Amino acid sequence: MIPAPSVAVICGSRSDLPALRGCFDTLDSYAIAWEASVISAHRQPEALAAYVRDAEQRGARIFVGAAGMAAHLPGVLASLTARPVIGIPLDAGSLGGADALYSVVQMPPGVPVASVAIGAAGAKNAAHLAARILALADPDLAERVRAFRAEQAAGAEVAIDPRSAGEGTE
Ligand code: AIR
Repeated sequence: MIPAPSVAVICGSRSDLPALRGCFDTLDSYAIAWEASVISAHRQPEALAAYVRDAEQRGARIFVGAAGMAAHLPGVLASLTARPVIGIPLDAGSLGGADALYSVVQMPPGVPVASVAIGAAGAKNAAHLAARILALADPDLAERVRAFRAEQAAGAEVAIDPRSAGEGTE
């Protein structure tokens, strides 16, 4: 049995993979081990159930589901596992991702999915959120989360042009 990484990312189609680049890169930046699979909740429901069972047995701790259109994948993941599920709604149809967002975020009580934003920003935040959850039990990772936040704050500070600081105050 090959041990599972901490984070199992599943998306509904190969066409979703480019939108997930930021998720994979951010997980890498935290040195979090991950694996990615393409399994559609609608087209391959049995394969999805089998994968979740197997990934759980191998030790996956967080599931990330990403899909566009009627994005039921994260919800189905949450129905199959008691481990945390993060859902990334993707913009894959004529509704700009609002279709996927509603599908991911409007879960019935008792079957939670933590939805992030639509598309690339959400993909990055899924990784940041996974890092924060895993950091609860991993002091070294908690330090990397702290370092990222400090770096982000410092970057935001230098981006402020002091000449524009007073603008809009009168
Ligand atoms: N999808 C696939 N099965 C169920 C859903 N909701 C989504 C994919 C992709 C979109 O449908 O996640 O965002 C279009 O998939 P495809 O394979 O036709 O490109």
